[in-house]
Amino acid sequence: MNNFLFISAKCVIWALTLVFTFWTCAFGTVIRVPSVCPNIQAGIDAANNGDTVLVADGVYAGEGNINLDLKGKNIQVIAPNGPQFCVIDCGRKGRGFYFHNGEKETCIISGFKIVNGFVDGIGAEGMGGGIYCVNSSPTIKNCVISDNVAYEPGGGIALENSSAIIKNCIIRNNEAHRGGGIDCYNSQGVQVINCVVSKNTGWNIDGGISIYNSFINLVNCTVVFNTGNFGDGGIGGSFSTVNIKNCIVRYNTPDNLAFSPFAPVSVSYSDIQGGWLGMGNVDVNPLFVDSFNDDYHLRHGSPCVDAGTSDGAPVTDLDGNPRFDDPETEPNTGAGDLDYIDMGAYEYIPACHGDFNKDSDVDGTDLASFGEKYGKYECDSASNCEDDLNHDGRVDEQDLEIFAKNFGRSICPNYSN
Ligand SMILES: [Ca+2]
Ligand SMILES: [Ca+2]
Ligand SMILES: [Ca+2]
Ligand SMILES: [Ca+2]
Repeated sequence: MNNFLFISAKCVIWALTLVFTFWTCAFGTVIRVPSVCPNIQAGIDAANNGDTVLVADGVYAGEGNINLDLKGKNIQVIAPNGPQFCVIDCGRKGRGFYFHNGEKETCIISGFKIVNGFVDGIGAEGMGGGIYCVNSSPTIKNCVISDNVAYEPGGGIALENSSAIIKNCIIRNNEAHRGGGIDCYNSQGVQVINCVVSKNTGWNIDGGISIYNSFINLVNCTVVFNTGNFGDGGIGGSFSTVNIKNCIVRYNTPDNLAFSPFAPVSVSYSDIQGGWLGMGNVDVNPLFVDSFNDDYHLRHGSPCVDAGTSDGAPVTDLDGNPRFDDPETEPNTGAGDLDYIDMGAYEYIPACHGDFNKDSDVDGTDLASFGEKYGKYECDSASNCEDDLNHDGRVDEQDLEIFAKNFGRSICPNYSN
């Protein structure tokens, strides 16, 4: 028996065992791919409601790893280390996931990078280059969906008669006839939260997000550098109710927001290029760290910092960091119980001063190191001046003051700002 058959047999036995033990075993069995089931579809097929399919790091391609069908199951399919480490490469032979059996929000996929999807059929066959949800409303989170193509709508994700939740996702460089990033069609109650939708193209219209006869909430999203060849570069909608909150919508071509008839639109606490009427809206350069290289974190001094509303906002950002009150942005221009939520998908967290051992906190260990240097030496070169926090050549009470302000911080960003 070759390895593949052996593993497949194990997977079948695993599935049978689950059937036999269904009545006695608690929900929450973990099914591992590829160590127990050889591919992701086999893992899904072996799972029962309440189970988790845990997908190890790696690149998954070919039969059994594309056109994945959740079959209406209430399960989670999770790559625990995230999209940097777990890739579904569709190899231009189909899409990543196809939800079409009434999946609900408790059906979750998380942690995948889905690339090179390609669907060129007519109608449904050509929708959703990365993911297609029809008559189903799963939760899609912590995913990167990039470089997928659909000849019909929805280059990254197509939603049809769906109220999917799309959270903490990056949807980038996808292309479609309409809705290069996301296409919402006849879909009521779609939630798009903490997402970056960037550099997608609609060959016809709606480069970033297309909304037709739908109801959608967009909260803390960054929708930038999308192109609609014949109009509606960023977000385009008609016959729809659209709520946009704490979002940054800029640098889309030829326009940023375009809503034609019967589209009740509410835009608030958002940075919209060209401006938009609504509470808390601004039209300002958001000072991205490096948009050329797709880094849409905010830089020090960004006017989008502490300028959103906490009303209905997610408590963490796309990186999973908590929302943070930047001490140097004062007064906060945001609203709600916490008036310091940032606009966009990423919360600005200033660099920590005093994390000498670079372990992303400022604690007793750093204090001990600071204490050793305190008052003891004059700095004669940048290399030995780490403890000289204000760079004036001495480690003294002024540095202690800065250190004290940072002491106790448990989150220090790992990106440059
Ligand atoms: Ca903030
Ligand atoms: Ca502040
Ligand atoms: Ca530290
Ligand atoms: Ca100093």
